[in-house]
Amino acid sequence: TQPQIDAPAVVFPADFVWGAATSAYQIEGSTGADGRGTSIWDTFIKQPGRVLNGDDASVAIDHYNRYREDVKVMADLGLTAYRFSLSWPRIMPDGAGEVNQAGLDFYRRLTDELLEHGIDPWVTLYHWDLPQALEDLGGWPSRDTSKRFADFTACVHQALGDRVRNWSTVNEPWCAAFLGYASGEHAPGRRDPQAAVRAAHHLNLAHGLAVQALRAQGAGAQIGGSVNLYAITPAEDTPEDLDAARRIDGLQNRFFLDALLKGSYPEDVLEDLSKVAEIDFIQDGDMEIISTPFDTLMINYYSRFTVSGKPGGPASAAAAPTGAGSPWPGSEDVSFVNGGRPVTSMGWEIDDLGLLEVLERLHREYPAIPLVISENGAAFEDVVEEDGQVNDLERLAYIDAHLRTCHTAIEEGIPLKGYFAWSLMDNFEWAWGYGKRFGIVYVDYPTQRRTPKASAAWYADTIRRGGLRAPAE
Ligand code: PNW
Repeated sequence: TQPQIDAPAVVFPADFVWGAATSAYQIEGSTGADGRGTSIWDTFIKQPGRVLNGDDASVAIDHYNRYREDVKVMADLGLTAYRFSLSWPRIMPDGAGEVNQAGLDFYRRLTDELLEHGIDPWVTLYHWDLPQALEDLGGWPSRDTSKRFADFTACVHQALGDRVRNWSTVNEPWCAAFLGYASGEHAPGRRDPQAAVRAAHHLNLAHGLAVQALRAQGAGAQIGGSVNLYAITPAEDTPEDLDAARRIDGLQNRFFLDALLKGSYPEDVLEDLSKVAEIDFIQDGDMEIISTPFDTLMINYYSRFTVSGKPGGPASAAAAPTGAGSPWPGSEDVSFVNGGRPVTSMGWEIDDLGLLEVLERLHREYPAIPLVISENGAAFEDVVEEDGQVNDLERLAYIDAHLRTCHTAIEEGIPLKGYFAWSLMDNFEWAWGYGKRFGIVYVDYPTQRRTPKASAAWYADTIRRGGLRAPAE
């Protein structure tokens, strides 16, 4: 044997977490099964024009019935961890009060299956599927929703805390607030800057209250807060573009990071927002709750935004398929331009150095906290070869480049503990329906057959080696 030939050139720490991620609504289906309540996404996808091609998620990739097969796929890849979310309306059909035991039982079975295969379950408590009953009472713009979330958190921790150690609170509060309530491209599809800004604060508050609820259950839970961060550059070195970059960075990154990690909102962002919304919803003590210490900052990173503030520019950050408004209240004049890099099929620029920039900035400007990349990945147009294989070399290269960046960050002393590929499997990509594939495992929707793509085989190999090969010549 010649072990040195096989040895990786880029070695990760032995305890590095090698994961992949999904979310409940995007994969489970069975939206009417076993007493599940209705979520805002069930309501949203029924409205014409909301989701590309009118795609619906009542079957999705049928994970509710196929979870055993899916855990087997994960085990074959050698994943050490799997990040998934709990469907709140499956567990509490009305969002509060009565608990649906069948819903909890599903997650018990899933976590048991994971543990039996040596895969560590990482549970996300909220990945956008708010119970419709709570939206009917005002949704995230209503302060009460944060309290209901804390109750839900305590309830599920009681049921699953014996088998789940890693918990995270609200996935990407920026998306939930501003895509849901400002641009309206996500459920519940409202376009009201005032509602969106309130929602953002209440999602932060929900995070803080959930951290406290988990702590109150005793030691043991490892608690994560999740944010979607971007590297942001001005298109040109002009005062307008620099100010556009400041504003988008403020609303996208600093509004959430400062709240969770420093216990305050950035003054300049509050001032920008006060032009479109009344800032009358921050109560005494809120910022202390929001900044309750937690264990891991979970970062979802996909891209860099290059922004221009030239007068007259339109906002189109997310390039919604169905023609939504701006997700940037108060910055409707900012345009998002291509910075000259290749893009994925979402139109998102590929920039692995942007990830390094984000990690270095966190390390420099924020209190130290362990970090995990909880989502990173790319949609491309997959081609199924005659032999059934999907040779997704672009996705493979994307993940490879970002993992190299992770390694560089670790070498620089940044406490990065793990990486979760988004996504384990192709799935329901929100407003894009089944039109965009992020999976490292291909799903043939008519038959629900799962086929690991080339990127999955490569990822499995990477995990087995504990690192990456030397870069190709
Ligand atoms: C994230 N944007 O969503 C989510 O956490 C996933 O559920 C989703 O499938 C994945 O990224 C890919 O889209 C985002 O418009 C959706 O800036 C939209 C944006 C960012 C993240």
